[in-house]
Amino acid sequence: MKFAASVSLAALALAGCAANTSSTSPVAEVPATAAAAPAPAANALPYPQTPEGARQFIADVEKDLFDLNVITQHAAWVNNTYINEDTDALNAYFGTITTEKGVKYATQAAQYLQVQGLDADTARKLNILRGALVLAAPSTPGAAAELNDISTRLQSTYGKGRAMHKGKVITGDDAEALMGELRNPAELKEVWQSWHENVGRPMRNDYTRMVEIANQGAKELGYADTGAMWRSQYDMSPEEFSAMYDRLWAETKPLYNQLHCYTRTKLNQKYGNAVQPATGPIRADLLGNMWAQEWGNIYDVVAPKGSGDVGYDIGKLLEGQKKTPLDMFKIGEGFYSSLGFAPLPKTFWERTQFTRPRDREVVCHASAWDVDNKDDLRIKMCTKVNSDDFVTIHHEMGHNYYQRAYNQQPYLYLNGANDGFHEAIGDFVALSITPQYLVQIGLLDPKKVPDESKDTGLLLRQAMDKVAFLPFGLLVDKWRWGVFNGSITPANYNQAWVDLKREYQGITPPVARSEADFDPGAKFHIPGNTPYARYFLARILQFQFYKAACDISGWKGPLHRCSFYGNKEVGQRLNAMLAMGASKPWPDALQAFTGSREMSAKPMLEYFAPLQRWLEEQNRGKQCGW
Ligand code: X8Z
Ligand code: ZN
Repeated sequence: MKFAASVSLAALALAGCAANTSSTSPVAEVPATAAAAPAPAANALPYPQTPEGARQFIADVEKDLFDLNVITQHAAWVNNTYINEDTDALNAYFGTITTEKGVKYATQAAQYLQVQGLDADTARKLNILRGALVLAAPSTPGAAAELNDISTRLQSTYGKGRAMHKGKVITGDDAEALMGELRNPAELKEVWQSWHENVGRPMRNDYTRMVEIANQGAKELGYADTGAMWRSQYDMSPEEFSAMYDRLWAETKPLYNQLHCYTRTKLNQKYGNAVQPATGPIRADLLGNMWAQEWGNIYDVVAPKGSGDVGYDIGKLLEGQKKTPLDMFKIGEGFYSSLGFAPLPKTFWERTQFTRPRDREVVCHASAWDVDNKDDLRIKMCTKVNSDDFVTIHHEMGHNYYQRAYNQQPYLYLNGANDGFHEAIGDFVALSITPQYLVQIGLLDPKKVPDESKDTGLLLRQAMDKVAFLPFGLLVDKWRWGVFNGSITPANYNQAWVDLKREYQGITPPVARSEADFDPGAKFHIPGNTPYARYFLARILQFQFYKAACDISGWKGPLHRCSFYGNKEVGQRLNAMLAMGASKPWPDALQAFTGSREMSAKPMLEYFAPLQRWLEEQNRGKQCGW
């Protein structure tokens, strides 16, 4: 299993981004599904089943896991940044130990949870420990090792993946960037198809077997399946979580539908009926992103006449000033420093992987790490000088500043309030990258700051990334939950993925698919086993955080023009929430910063309200939907 008891787990995971470990977040109650399921097999307990025995158990576990986690992260880091047979073996070796220990501790935690009179912290930590696994293995000898061999192989296969462009082999990070730049449908199709088929197809058997093992593991721990285990990590029952998830989508879907309708019209005008019909779903490779998850890269295609010329493009500004990836990282750090956060440690600059090394295989998908669970912060990226990576740097740094803010917490609380919080921090900061801010840091000429007549364009550019993402963020784990609960079987793995993309996103693949394909494997988080609901939650949460920060800073204008750059009070209030780590249920953390205890799409809808009205006007008379 991937054990994510915390930190690192978190970190790694947190990285959520970091592939081979896992993260988890706290659960406040024994999940309802777990209570209904058979009790985990008895496991000899090291201390009596008393409140004091439980406390001693937790103290030992926290010490043991802290140390194990550090060495496991060292192995994972070297594997992620230098893939070969040896580092795969090291990663699988430490992963196996972590899995075996994680299963043992989770089983024991479930037994201590039956003790009456536990103090609140011990009960919370036992619950965290019990649900800390991303992938559990059953206790059968060899199962944990097989699981870790498979998950390491899946991750490394993704890292080594290649695509084709004009008949030439290209790396995954180049393919990703090209999908944003190319406007020739035949070339787009070639890159899309080659990536999905080279990378996804070979993973199918490994993935199928991995699901079997992980589900056996989850069942042994008393969960219905691995998906139910994942959904039990949110201080509420899995059923309540699913209801909240669907409610947030219902609130935002009308806005997405308008954006889809408008974008389809523009694509139809540009490419013609043969490539993009005026009705029905949108062809997946035309949206500027390999997974059609964020569409900002085709802003030039959809920009409205007049109000659409926002006067700048961040990628071009960076290029124009010959900024390097390192410069981009320094700009990111500068934002956090302006809020009062201490500079990143010297080791960050020494150990971070800024760009793709020329002579070895790596996992390019961006991730943020805290290798020693204290201050050994690092980012692993294959940075390109473009707008996507400028935002991603702020995103990854959000993870690192969060990790450092909670590093005084006990081991089992070294994590975000929930995993959506971890994903939202850097994005929320990046919402402050307004034209005015770009002037402040010398990237934009003050004469080029777009006036209010350009607001529609600015909002549309943001919506192409933020709003377009919502159904994708939602469906990735709808697919995985279905795989784990058996409603999606290996016989329809691919069709179910294609169907979900059509149903939620209104997207269709550019070429026919079959069950020889395994398109989910072409998205990092599937072979990387990183739960994805967190990114959907983060899209919503980041606007809640942003509105709170703008309120704290006394902003009175339209929400989308606010930048809290340089505001120390925002920094202090933010730090107070971050420093809580996972020590309290997430509504407490949310309240500490925003005053609210509910996740709500209202701030996001307020931000985009002027755009939504404008889109409705543009789409008037059109048959929207697909
Ligand atoms: O995976 C990431 C980060 C690392 S946690 C780069 N993101 C999701 C993705 O790329 O699919 C950030 C946005 C969504
Ligand atoms: Zn992230």
